[in-house]
Amino acid sequence: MNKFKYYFILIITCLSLFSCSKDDNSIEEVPLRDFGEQFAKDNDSIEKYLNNYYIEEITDAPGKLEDQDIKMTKIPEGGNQAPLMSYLNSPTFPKLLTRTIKLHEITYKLYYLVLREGVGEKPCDVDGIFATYKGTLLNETVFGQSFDPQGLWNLDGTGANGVFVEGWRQVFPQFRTGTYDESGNNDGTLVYNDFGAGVMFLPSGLGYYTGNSSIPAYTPIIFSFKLYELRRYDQDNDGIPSYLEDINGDGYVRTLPGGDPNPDDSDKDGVPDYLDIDDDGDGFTTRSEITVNGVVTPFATIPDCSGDTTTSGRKRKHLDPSCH
Ligand SMILES: [Ca+2]
Ligand SMILES: [Ca+2]
Ligand SMILES: [Ca+2]
Ligand SMILES: [Ca+2]
Repeated sequence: MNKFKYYFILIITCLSLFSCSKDDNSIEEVPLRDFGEQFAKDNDSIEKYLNNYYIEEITDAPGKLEDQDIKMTKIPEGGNQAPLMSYLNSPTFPKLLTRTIKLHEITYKLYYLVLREGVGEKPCDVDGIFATYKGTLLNETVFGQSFDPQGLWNLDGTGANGVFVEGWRQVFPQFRTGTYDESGNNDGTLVYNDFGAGVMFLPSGLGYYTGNSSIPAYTPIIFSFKLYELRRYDQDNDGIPSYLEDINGDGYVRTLPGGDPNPDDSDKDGVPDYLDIDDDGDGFTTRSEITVNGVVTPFATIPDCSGDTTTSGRKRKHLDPSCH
C-alpha cells in the first residue's frame, strides 16, 4: 500500500515541477542544459573562487549567535593570504573537503569547508535540522539568510520548510549538532556551543539548477551554515526512525535519480527501507514484526530470529525474510 503511495507522491512531484510551462503556449520551452557540461563550468567557477578568496575572519564567540561566522574575502592584487584551496584535506580545522555524488547520470564533486565538526549527533539526509545559514553567489551577492537557531528545515523536502537543495542533504550529514544550555542568556535566548559550522560550495546541479526569484539559472552558490540541533523522523511510520534504516551507516538513505542503486533497500524492490513498510519483503509489515503485546520494540532490542537481542550486527527479524 505504501509503495503505491510513494509512487503517487513521485508522480505528483513530477507534475508540479512541470506544470507551470504547460499553461503558457506563447513561451517556447527551453530544454534543460546538459548536467555534465554545466557541472564542468560550475566547478571551474568554484575552483577559481577557492583559489582567489581567503578566510579573513572566523568569529570566536562561544555561546553567541555570531560564533563561527566566517568572512571570506578576495585576495588583493599581490596579496599573500592563503587561499581557501590551501585548506584542502588539511589535518587541522578549518579543512576543505570534497564529496563525490552520483546524480543526474554524472559524478559531481562538491567542496565544503569544515570550520568545526560539532560534538553532538549527525543528521541523516531525511532528518529535520535546526540550522542557520547565509547564502551568497560567487560574486558575493547575498540571496538569502536565516539567523534563527530554532528554524527547522526538513531535509526530506516536506512541510513549509522543506529543503530542495541537494547540497544541503549531502553536506549536513557530515556535521554534528552542538550543545545548548536551557537556562539561557539573560534575554531568554538559549546558549549554544560547540555546534557544527561550515561552508558549502554548490555547483548549480546541487543547488537551484534553473534558478529562482533571487538566483539566476545555472549559477553556483555558497552557503555558510551552523547546525544546532536535529529532529529524527520515521517517514514510513514503521516504528524505526529513518536514520536507523541506514543499512550501510553512511548517513544517507535516499535514492538519487540517475545515481547508484540504493544500498539501503533491503528487499531490492526499488523502495528504500526508510519508505518501505515491509523492509524485507516477506509480506509482513515491519511494524507488525517488531510489535509485542501492542508495544513497538525499540530498535536497540529488536531480536534476530533466534530471539537474541544483544549481539551487535545480528540480523534483526524485520530484515530477515525467513522470519516474522
Ligand atoms: Ca521507518
Ligand atoms: Ca546509507
Ligand atoms: Ca524495499
Ligand atoms: Ca517484513
